[in-house]
Amino acid sequence: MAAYKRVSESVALITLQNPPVNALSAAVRQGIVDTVERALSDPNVTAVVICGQNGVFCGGADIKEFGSNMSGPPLIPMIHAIESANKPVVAAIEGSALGGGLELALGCHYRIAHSKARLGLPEVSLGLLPAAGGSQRLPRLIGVPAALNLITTGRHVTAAEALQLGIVDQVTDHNTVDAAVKFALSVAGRSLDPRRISTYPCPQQPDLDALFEEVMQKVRRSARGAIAPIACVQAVRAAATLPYTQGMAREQELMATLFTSGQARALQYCFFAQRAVGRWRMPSGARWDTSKPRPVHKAAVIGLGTMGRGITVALAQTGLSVIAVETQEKQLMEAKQAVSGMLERGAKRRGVAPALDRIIYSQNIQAVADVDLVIEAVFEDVALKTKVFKQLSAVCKPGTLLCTNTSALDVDQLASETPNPELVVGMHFFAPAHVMKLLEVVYGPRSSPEAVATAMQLGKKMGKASVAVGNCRGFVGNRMLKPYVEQAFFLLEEGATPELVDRALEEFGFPMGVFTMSDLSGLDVGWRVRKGDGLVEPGGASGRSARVRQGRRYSPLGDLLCEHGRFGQKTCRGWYQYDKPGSRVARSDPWLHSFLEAYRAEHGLVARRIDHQEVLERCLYALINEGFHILDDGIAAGPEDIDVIYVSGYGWPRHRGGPMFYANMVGLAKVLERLEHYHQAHPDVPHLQPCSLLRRLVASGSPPIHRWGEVIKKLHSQL
Ligand code: 3H9
Repeated sequence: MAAYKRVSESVALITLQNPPVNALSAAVRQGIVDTVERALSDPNVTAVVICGQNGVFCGGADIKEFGSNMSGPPLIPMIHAIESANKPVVAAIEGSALGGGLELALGCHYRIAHSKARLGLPEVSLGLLPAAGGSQRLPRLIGVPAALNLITTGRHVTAAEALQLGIVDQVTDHNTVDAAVKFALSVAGRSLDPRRISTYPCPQQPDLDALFEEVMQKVRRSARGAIAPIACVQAVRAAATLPYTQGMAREQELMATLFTSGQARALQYCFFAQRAVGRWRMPSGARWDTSKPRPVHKAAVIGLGTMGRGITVALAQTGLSVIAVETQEKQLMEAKQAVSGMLERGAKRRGVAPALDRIIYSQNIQAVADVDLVIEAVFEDVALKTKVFKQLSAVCKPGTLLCTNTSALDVDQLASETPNPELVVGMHFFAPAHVMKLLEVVYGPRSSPEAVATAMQLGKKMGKASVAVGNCRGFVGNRMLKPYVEQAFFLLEEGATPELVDRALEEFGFPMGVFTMSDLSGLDVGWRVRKGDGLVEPGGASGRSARVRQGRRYSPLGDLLCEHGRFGQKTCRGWYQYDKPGSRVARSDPWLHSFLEAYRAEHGLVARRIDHQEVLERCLYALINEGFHILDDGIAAGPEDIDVIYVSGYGWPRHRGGPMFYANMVGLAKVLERLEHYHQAHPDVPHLQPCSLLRRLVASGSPPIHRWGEVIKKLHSQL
């Protein structure tokens, strides 16, 4: 797990070998301990170089070991042994040096990095802190403000930035190991005392208290209940205020709390879930590893509204040639300007040239004749989309993949309008499409595995968390959102206020509550959908029927607000009031409270006290219950798919792992019991009726989330 070789006569080259990222498993740690000992005790060795196999230095501690009983030599003494060595140890960093990998490098006396390498301490994103001395060494090396930034955000830095910060001593464009060996020979024999970072005093920082106070406030605001970022600040504070040994003790103490926390489990689950969704499979048996994606060099976007513009930017930034089509001249000109602006701003941020010349704008759909893939992003209207699909089928070269960006329409119906339904998939982007991380790739019963593989690969290239899902109303994300929003409306009828509901959800960790969110996206969006579904009764019906539709409880509150012209932020009025259109500052609106009182009086509803617990249980368990239906229906292949969708696109707090993971943490029996309780109290709300899969899981002894698949499979094989 760590190879040992003598090179250039007197340099011991130690190579970490644990593909794919040379994580520091027990065997790797043992390998390092043994080889370092061997190098130090060999009188013919004057210097040591540590590198990683296959162009990757080290991806850090082996996260898979965290759930088990840890064995093998611990990291801290191993790194100390390297730092206190009497021969120079040089880290040759290629690929990644992350977490424990960077901590190992910080224990070395020198660090040489390849120009393409990335370095960082991303432990915070796994609910941890750099606890192999990273929180104590990095501030001593680069100063408190820069270390705080890196450790609390977990961001990766380029080799160039690492050099500027002083994390590495040299950057090379050539063979990193050769450069490190040469460097090691050049420093052999020099005193190593000035190279042992743990002996450095932390650089003096004026107004230390104010700095920590400011960072702590910032972290608390953005952490939304996550504990690791706070522990990271506390650990760096220890580095800045305590001698190294005491700082290390504090690092260990903080890590002990984090290591066994539910948040760390949730965040580590998210890490693996994000990778698991790439290994998609369809009910037909088609899978990621047996389906070959087609190459996509040239793509087209049809319709340059908000979504089409964002998709065009995302495609161009990925390096594709894009034909952007908009039939209305004025819209086309506006879109061109907006897309160029977005590309220029993005390029400036990333320090690259804007990809303006990758896009050709056209008013004519014939321009897409030779593209490999088209993403249709016209207005969400089935007749219009059908028309566009028919045109595309006639215009595009044979084999072109036709993708529809829809948030709810039936992908299979659209596919049936084309001569080659196997070439059709849905690509559900989230606004703004060049920023939001989530992409639902929607396959219909006739979509070919090749088409799904191509859309999934394109999503990955665009940097999206791409999740393959089956075709149903609302797909996964929006289908689960419906019962969540519905419960929020019912809670208002029963006595809650938008403020109370939103506060409960925001304290849970959502960036915004359901009503603030609804004001942001526009109340008219849902209104239009409900109208299309025949749920809206103009003028508001009266009597009992006002609150019943299609035999189930219905709240017309959202419709009534729209009838008052309250569409949310854009009209300055919605569930809250705003000073100007588009303002993000939601203020409580006395009109809304009087309106709710009048509404309750009109419908004979008596307001009761509703607490945060009920808000969370009603909204979240209804959403989770729909998630079980989705699993039961085979729309999502596994709970990880649902969780990645909710964490990446719906603001579900990552440190709670996603809705299905959360249900697992709360306990399936408890979720079932609360749903039964609420369904009994509200028998006219079908979404509160516990899903049979949930019952079956509880009956099977509530297996851990990674074993739910066995229960689902058993059920499907019995059908
Ligand atoms: C830590 O170090 C704690 C210490 O401070 C102190 C402890 C006392 N362990 O992402 P990819 C797997 S905490 C185990 O697709 P890429 C990954 O699951 C650690 N497995 O590749 C995947 O498996 P599969 C701090 C790991 O090229 C495969 O490797 N370190 C680990 O796109 C390929 O991964 C981090 O947080 C690991 N550490 O990206 C770094 N890392 O094929 C986490 C990866 O079965 N890692 N795997 O799905 C990364 O950010 C990326 O993997 C990396 C490569 C950038 C390295």
